[in-house]
Amino acid sequence: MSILEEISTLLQQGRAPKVKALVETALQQGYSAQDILENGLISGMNVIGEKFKNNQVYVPEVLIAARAMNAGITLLKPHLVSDGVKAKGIAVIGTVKGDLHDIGKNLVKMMLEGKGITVIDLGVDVSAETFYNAAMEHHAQLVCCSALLTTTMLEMKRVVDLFSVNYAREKVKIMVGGAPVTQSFCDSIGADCYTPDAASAADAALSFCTSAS
Ligand code: B1M
Repeated sequence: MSILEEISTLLQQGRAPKVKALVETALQQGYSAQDILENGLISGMNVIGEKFKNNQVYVPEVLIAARAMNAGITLLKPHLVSDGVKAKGIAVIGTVKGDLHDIGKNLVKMMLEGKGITVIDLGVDVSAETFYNAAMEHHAQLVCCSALLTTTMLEMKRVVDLFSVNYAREKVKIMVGGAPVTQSFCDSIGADCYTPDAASAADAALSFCTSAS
């Protein structure tokens, strides 16, 4: 079994200290942080997701796996984020109302910070009003909404609509993402940008910030 497969298996078992130790070893062996993230941590979490769907594991096991994932991500953070970059823009980020999934949102936050964008993290279960008020208060150029549930992704339309009725659509770009979100959904609600993963979200965010300045 390769070390990345081992990380994936240990994550599925929720063994946070072991995951942490193996992530450290993989880094020492020269695996890139991106490789460890995608082929170790995320791949393990996808197995848990399938089992969760088929009622083979339940919320406690998923939470323990999520804790192991976060332990690994914490170690990868300095490698995914390049240090010493000057602030290039301001983004507010959150998981939409009714939705408590935050691992993907935290990855997007980390990648944006890595591009030198200041990120105001509103956490999870964030209403359209909270996104709007935070964007106005912090003079953000970007609003980043994450959703993991087919039910809660609809909340993203409320966010776009709220900026529209307040004539604030010109001031901010609204980015959307999360497993059930697609380009066609993004287009249908009038958001500015959909990206399938955190790294491409950061690239898109940076290009919005540089074109605005
Ligand atoms: Co939940 N859950 N969950 N869950 N959970 C899913 C999402 C699900 C697909 C599992 C399944 O059935 N296979 C399913 C959703 C079905 C659907 O709607 N289509 C589901 C369900 C049903 C539920 C509950 C309703 C279960 C219940 O209670 N009956 C419940 C809902 C709670 C709520 O939110 N109100 C629930 C609860 C939970 C836990 C609390 C136990 C836990 C969350 C812990 C936490 O986040 N702190 C949990 C987890 C961990 C999952 C799975 C297993 C993993 C999610 C994850 O973190 N993935 C998930 C199954 C799966 O996805 N395989 C599942 C890893 C993460 C890195 O990926 O967040 O997709 P992701 O982020 C990606 C991209 O999507 C993208 O970047 C990241 C990668 O680079 N991205 C963006 C994300 N946001 C972006 C924003 C952007 C751009 C890109 O721009 C702004």
